[in-house]
Amino acid sequence: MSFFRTILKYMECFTGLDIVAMHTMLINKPPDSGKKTSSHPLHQDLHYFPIKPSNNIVGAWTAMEHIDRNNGCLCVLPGSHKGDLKLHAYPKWEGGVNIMFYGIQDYDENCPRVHLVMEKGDTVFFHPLLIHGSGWNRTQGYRKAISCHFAGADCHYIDVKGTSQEVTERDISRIAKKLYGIPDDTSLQDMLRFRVRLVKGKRINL
Ligand SMILES: O=C(O)CCC(=O)C(=O)O
Repeated sequence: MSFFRTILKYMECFTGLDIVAMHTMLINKPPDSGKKTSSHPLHQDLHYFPIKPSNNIVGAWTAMEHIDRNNGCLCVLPGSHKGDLKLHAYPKWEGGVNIMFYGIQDYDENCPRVHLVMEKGDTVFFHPLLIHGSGWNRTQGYRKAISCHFAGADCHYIDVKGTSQEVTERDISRIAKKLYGIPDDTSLQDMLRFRVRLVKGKRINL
């Protein structure tokens, strides 16, 4: 079975048979400058998606090479997906904060962390409320991974105005205006609707 079909087989367990892809990335984590520029603060991916229900959304993150704490592996807080969507803000790091890399301010410091050491081709699937991030890249090379977020096509959009996700809408629309000339009052759901692609079955609500 091809790699993609194998991923889809697992996806269906979370999304159901009608599946859309919402967001894909090739993550090319650069060597750190010494100011945490390569760190990804602890966050929940749902913060970026104006969609419900969260149980029908799943992220797939695939290592493109050996990844461990030295080049900045993923770090997860097991069980944290059972909580709510938390408030996100830019971390108070001097000089190393990347645009759109929000972090959770009030997670439980005593919650055990698991660092995911992965080999090339290993894939981890995670719930959009799972608290996770990644550490510094202490090597001289770029650390590579690919990720895609999938959702059940019968999920629905929500309006993020007045919610903790409003800040995401503001930042993404600012970037979309700069890069593509899209009006800066475009809603987060319209920006996502434009990027969503049908993977399998029928495109229902999304
Ligand atoms: O690849 C990384 O370093 C972190 C990626 C991540 O946490 C995310 O995309 O949500």
